[in-house]
Amino acid sequence: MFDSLKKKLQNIRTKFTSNIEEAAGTEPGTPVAEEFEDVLAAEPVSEPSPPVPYEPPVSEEATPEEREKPTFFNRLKVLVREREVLLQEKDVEEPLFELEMVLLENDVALPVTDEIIARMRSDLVGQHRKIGSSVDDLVTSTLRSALCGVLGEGLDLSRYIREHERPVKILFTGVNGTGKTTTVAKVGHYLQKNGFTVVIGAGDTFRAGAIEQIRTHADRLGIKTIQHQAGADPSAVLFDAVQYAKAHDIDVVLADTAGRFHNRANLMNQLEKIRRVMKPDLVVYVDEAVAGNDAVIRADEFNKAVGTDAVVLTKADMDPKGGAAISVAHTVGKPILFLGTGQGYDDIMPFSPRVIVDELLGDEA
Ligand SMILES: Nc1nc2c(ncn2[C@@H]2O[C@H](COP(=O)(O)OP(=O)(O)OP(=O)(O)O)[C@@H](O)[C@H]2O)c(=O)[nH]1
Ligand SMILES: [Mg+2]
Repeated sequence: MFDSLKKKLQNIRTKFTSNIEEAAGTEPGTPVAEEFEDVLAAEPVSEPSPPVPYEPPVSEEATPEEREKPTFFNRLKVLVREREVLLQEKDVEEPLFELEMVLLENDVALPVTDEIIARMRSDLVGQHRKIGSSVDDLVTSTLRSALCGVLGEGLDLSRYIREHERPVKILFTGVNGTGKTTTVAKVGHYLQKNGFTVVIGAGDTFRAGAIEQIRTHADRLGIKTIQHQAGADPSAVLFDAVQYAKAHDIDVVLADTAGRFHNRANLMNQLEKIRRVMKPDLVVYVDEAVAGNDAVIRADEFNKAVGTDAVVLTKADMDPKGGAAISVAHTVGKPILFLGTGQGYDDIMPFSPRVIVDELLGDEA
C-alpha cells in the first residue's frame, strides 16, 4: 500500500536531513547558555568522558557532588548535543520543492499539496529548532504533523453506532464498479465481529445480477438481506429494510445502491428520493484509492449533489501512490471511514490518520 509515495518520502527526508545538518554545521552556533543550565540540572551527563588533553582526571576520592559537577568537556558535549539551528528559506527551499513534486506526482491534490508545503515551511523556517542526536527525527516529526494536519480525524464507526439511536442507517453511494457492494459486505462482517446486528438492503435493483451478488455475500456472512424484484423502486426496498430492523431490534441497516455518475440527473434524483424515504444517518461515498485525483473530484461532486458524511476508499492494496487517501478528507471536508485493502471480507481497515502516517513514514523494509 502506497509504496511509491513511501519510498519517495524516505528520499525526501534524507534530503531535508542533509540540508539541515549542513545548515547546523555552518551556523556560528546560537548561544544556549540559559537552557544549557536547565539541561544540566535536569539530566546530569554521567557517561565516562573520552580522554581530552586539558581535562583534569576525576580522582577516585572525588565526592559524589564533585563527580556530578559539570566539567568543561561535559559542558561542551551538552552544547553539541543540544545544537540549535535557525533555518532559513534557502536551507529548505530545495527539499520543499522536491516534496511538492513528489506529492503532485503521487496524485495528492494541488490545494492539499500546497497546505502540506505551507505547514512544513512554517514549522521549519525562521524558528530556532533544537537538534538532538537525530536530525531525521526533526524532519519526520515536522512531516508527520503536516500530513496529520490534512488527514483530519477519521470516524470511528463502532463508537458512532453506540452513540446513536438504533437502527443506524448507512447508505452507500458512488460511481459504477468502485466496490460499493463488496464494501457493504465487508462492513457488515466488521460490524458483526464488533458485536452489532446487521441487515442489508439490496438497493441496487438496476444492474442485472446485483441483487444476487449482494445476497450471495450476505448469505455467506449470515446476514439477513431485504430484497425486491429487479427493477423495483430502491426507495421501497430500503424503506422495508429499515422497517425490518426496527421490528427485529437490529442495530444497523446497510443499504447497497446502484452505481451512478453525479451528472446523470435521473439517477441522482432517485438517490435523493432514497434519502427522503430512508432518512440515512450516514451517507457514505465509496470510490477507489487507485483512481487518485479523479476519486477526490468525484467525491467532492457527490458531496455537492447529494451530500456525503464519510468516504470509503477501496483498492488501497492496489494503490502505490496514496494521493486520494491523503487528499480526500481535506478536499471534501468529510472523514475517511475505511480503506478497502483486498477482495476478502476481512480486507477492510478503519481509517486512522496516525496509522496511515506511520505507514507512510515507516522505515523502508
Ligand atoms: N483489490 C481490491 N479489490 C476490491 C476491493 N473492493 C472491491 N474490490 C473488487 O472490485 C470489484 C467491483 O466490486 P463491486 O463491489 O461489485 O463494486 P460496485 O461499486 O458495487 O459495482 P457496481 O454495483 O457495478 O457499481 C470486485 O471484483 C471486487 O472484488 C478492494 O479493497 N481491493
Ligand atoms: Mg454493486
